[in-house]
Amino acid sequence: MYQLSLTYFDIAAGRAEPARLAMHIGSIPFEDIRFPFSQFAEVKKKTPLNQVPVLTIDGRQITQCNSINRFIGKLAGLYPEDNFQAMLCDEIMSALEDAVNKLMPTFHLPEKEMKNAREALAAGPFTLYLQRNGGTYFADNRLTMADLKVFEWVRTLNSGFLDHIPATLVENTAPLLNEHMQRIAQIPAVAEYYAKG
Ligand SMILES: N[C@@H](CCC(=O)N[C@@H](CS)C(=O)NCC(=O)O)C(=O)O
Repeated sequence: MYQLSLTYFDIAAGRAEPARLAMHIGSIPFEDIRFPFSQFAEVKKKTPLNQVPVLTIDGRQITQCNSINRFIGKLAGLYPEDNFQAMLCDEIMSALEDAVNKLMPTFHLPEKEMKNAREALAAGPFTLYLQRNGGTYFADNRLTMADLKVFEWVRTLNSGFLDHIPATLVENTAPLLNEHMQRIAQIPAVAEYYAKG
């Protein structure tokens, strides 16, 4: 059994949330190190790439959220064993990182430019990503890390937290993804995780 800790912002969203959720679903013990945004400058100095999330495994710091997702997914039984299904799972996780990477630079823009950039994202690439749907699950005909990553992303888009990304975007552009999100939310371990707050 590995000694695990996961360091990320104290938010129920973002790049570490699928791995946190997977460890809850898989009953994998880990130290959940959360910090407020105000401490980010200090925290990131102690990470290998000045970034979070960081998974520490037996004292060794590992970066890159999708590497973390694959590793935790394997431990939790939420990553396909079949090579082709694993590739489908990876494809979705990578596509979502592309979307997140397009969103991130907009956080630093002045109000007017932010509005223009996010409206363009909502009208363009996000819709494209969101319209991709593999049916009930994204890979392996069962719950995998790809589902948890899409689930977390749709929750964030629906939350209205992102200024100029309308909270109705997913419902209007990709209702099947909203149904997918609701289905995942009803899985008992997922519902229990969010009920705890
Ligand atoms: N490729 C990395 C990206 C990690 C990343 O950029 N994380 C953000 C927070 S979600 C960060 O730490 N940014 C550094 C900064 O804003 O200074 C991954 O997949 O984990």
